[in-house]
Amino acid sequence: SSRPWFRPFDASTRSLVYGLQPRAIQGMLDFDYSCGRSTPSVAAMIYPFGGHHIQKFYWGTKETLLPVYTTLEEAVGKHPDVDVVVNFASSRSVYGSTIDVLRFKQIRCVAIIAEGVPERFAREILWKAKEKGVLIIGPATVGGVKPGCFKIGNSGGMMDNIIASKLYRAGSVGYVSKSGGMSNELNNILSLVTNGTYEGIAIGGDRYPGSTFIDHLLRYEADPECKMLVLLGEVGGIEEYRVIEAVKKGVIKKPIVAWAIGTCAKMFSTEVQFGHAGSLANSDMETADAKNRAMRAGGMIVPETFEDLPEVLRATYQQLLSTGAVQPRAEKEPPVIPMDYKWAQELGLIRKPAAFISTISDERGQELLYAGMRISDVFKDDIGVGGVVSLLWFKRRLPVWATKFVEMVLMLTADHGPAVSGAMNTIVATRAGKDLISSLASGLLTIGSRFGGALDEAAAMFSSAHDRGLTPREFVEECRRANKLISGIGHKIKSVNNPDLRVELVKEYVKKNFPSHTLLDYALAVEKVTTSKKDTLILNVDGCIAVCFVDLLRDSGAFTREEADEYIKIGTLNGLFVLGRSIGFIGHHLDQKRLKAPLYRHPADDIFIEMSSVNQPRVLGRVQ
Ligand code: Q5B
Repeated sequence: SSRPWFRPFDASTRSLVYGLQPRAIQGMLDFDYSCGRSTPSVAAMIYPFGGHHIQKFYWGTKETLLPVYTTLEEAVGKHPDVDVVVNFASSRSVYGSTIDVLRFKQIRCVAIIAEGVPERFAREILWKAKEKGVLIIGPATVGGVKPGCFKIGNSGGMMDNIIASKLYRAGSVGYVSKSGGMSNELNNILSLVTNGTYEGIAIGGDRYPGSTFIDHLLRYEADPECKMLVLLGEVGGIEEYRVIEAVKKGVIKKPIVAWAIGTCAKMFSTEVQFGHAGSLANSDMETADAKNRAMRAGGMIVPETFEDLPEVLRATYQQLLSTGAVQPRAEKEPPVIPMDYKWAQELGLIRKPAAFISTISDERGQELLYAGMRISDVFKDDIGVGGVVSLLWFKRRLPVWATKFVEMVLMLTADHGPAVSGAMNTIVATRAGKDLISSLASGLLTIGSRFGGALDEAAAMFSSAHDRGLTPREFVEECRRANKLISGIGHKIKSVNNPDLRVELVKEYVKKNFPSHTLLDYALAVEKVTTSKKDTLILNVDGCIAVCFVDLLRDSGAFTREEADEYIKIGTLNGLFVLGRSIGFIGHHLDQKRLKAPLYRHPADDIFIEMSSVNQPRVLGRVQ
């Protein structure tokens, strides 16, 4: 890298992000854009799973693509300009991935974001990185920010915060803190009382951070662009004392404002562990008060209280201005970055019409709701599958006799042997090697007006005839004159002499439990007429369920007449057969799989092939 040792980041820094962190990366790119960078600071991502691909990000008002590599080798090889890795790997995998990163000479700095990295691993990383001269920031840190140049991950907060704290351009104050949250506070204070942050690093709250206060303060001391230093220490550890030594020895000469957080610890009668793993005083000298005293005595500028910190910073900065050490610079306005849609919506700045309306279920809250009923209540009230169907199809709870009827229908229609056309198709598809969903779909797609899908039309035809006051005979005649088969009448194998027991069960249940069965009675009267012509023209299972469901819709008291008519019109009733028969089709698919049934080919002798009726193409002109 062509950068001096004390300046690991500048406006041309390029990084790799380890892990899939689209929000953090978008934050980094928005920051870059606000700084006026010509290229994004993130060159690529590394994610070992899911294969090599690309991801899309905003670059100002436009969009840009970033590659995702599965290996570090490839990423590093493809991007020789990269010298920083922002490692978002979890505490479990961060050790391995960081050691891997250290193999590449090109990488000069690694920021480790993960919390809870075992101390043994952190120390090993630290030792290996030192050996190779690689700067480690973290673990357990948000990272850091170099205004106008580069931002590590989520450092600096959201864009409105970055703009308010003027992080899009460099100030003159370099700070180091443990906490990322306090870094944001410092960015804010510095933008108000000085010309802003030059660079800010949060070293992380662990006992063994990869780099410590002194490492960064020595960099700031060496960097001519950094005019004033800030150390925000805290209770626990002794790293502040190394800075005191450097100040005492004159290694740090620039004005340094310092404060150790945690002075309130003395208000507690027992030992206090603050939020960070390392923020616990193991001896008197590790208390915040002792550190503040020692820092003051060592020649640092230490306020009386944290509340006085801004004033002390202001005074120190003013001093630098008055001596000319800091030259006032003209402010530049950052480019406007469009606000993220989600954020703008949260702030109530924009509104947008929803593309979809949904009124049956909601999974956004703590508990899944079916038509407003909590899933736990679905079980507490034991509403059964029939109750769930009534909630999700009709958006209401139906009486028990009705939900039991729904369940009865699903059970009755679940299967009718392998010979019916839908089951056949499922079986043939399974034997052709298709998966469960394809085989099921193949069977379901066979359900139609002749097979299983006659319910809706049966409901419409019977109720229309009944409502128009036609006698059963007049209805049958009307259909005959119109050359129309009556939906719900007729069966391939069932007849008066071989009755369909499913139909008998439905009739029995309905007559016993329904408040009325007007349309069923009408359909049975129609059946009398049709079976007098041909004994297979019975009220079939589709027809019987359909007319009974019309009775349910009309007379349960749960629906208005308009609602009942609408449910028939929008094709609800075939759903009952589709849902029930799916059980059987899945059964046939599994059965064939279990049997390891081979590919089915229909025997040619079962197909009458006749070609003589095919028109031969006429030969036009002369044939050579
Ligand atoms: N004729 C079901 O036909 C079937 C007539 C009719 C007036 C009618 C036929 C039909 C309406 C649709 C319907 C649901 C195709 C059936 C089901 C589920 C299943 C299946 C399973 C399961 C049967 C013979 C003579 C002809 C016709 C006349 C027939 N139907 N007249 N209205 N509806 N029904 N589908 O036996 O004078 O001799 O020329 O389309 O409700 O799918 O188990 O298999 O659970 O899986 O082949 O139960 O009825 O009778 O077509 O040879 O007709 O009767 O005009 O008169 P068939 P065809 P003609 S339940």
